[in-house]
Amino acid sequence: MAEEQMDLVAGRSGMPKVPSVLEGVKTAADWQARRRRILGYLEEEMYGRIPPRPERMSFSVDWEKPVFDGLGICRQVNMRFGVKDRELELKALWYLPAKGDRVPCVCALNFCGNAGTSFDPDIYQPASEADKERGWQVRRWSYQYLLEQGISCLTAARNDFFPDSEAGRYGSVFRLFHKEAELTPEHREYTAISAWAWGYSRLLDLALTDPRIDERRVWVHGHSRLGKTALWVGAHDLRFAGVVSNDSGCCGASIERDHHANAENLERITRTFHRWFVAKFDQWVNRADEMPFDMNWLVSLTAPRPVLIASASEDVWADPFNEFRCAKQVGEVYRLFGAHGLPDDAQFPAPNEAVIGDRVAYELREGKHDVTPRDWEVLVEFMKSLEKQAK
Ligand code: GTR
Repeated sequence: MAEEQMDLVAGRSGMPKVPSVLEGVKTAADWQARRRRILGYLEEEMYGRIPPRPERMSFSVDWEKPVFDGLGICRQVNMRFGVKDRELELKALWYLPAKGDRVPCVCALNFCGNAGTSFDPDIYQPASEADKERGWQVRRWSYQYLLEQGISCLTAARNDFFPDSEAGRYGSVFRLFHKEAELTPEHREYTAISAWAWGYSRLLDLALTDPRIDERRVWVHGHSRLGKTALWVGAHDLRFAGVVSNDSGCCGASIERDHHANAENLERITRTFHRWFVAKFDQWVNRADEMPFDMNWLVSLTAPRPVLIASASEDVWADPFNEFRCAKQVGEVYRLFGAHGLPDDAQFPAPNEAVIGDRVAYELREGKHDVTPRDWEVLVEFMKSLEKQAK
């Protein structure tokens, strides 16, 4: 089994080869121009453009208090964005370790609303979420563990940047920049993934307002559709020092060619989620083998910054093995920068094993499509290995 899988990675099994991202590129300097072209290409053909910075931004602290017996503090921040006479206002939730001067920070949008990530009754819960129990996704949010490791974590609700439905554009960040008539479901150039990407960059703007955050160590983290988004915003916003793509699957970190028969594919994803991609992208449905690119192109845009690709063993829909193939493939770009990516002889790991390479890491967690404490532990292990290398 392992051998057959390695053949797939090497493209030697008669399966279509993954298109290399390095066409015409020999040096790290060549890569910069190629990188810009790929970014523009993926904007036009797949994810759409991320809106610009807003004209106005203001952040004010609603409250701040010690948490976990003084291990850290938690603050709720009101974020306001304005363009001309239009405004968008939402809440961020920010955990900071009590000690440490220049601490790393992980920016991670959530699916469940801030109040779903913790049982704390002070956290704002919008009326639209009143039917959900506080803390209903608390298992995904290892705030205490991160604080113990000296890491800050900053979150906000993805639905505040683009409510995840076909009519979502009306309530999205795009309404700061466009008239209502341009926000209909037909306007697929304004995608949810690019709106969420914009949200991640605003969390980063907020993170950088606190001098206790080390601006060279702010990471972007996303699960599933937000894992796709984390890769996309990491490609654009070079202030992010590293990217974590957890269970991002189809159109995220999973190679589309030769995907698992039961994995999500372009036909399924574009039929269900029109709002995530520009209309042009539909052209590749049932023709993935003809695409001039594959998802290694997206992940490569993180280089030379570190990237962690995390999969879960039962998450066939996201195709763990093809996420591993992608992690291997992107090493070609890291090598231009004197890093190595995953080791050449790295094999698809057993469940609950991680392969921590040189600036590229791959994790196969045992279990389902989710974020668990184990995923956070692997991220911390990866961060520590990077710090050791830097010394
Ligand atoms: C699924 C979708 C995946 C993945 C997931 C999620 O329904 O098919 O691409 O993004 O949702 O975001 O949880």
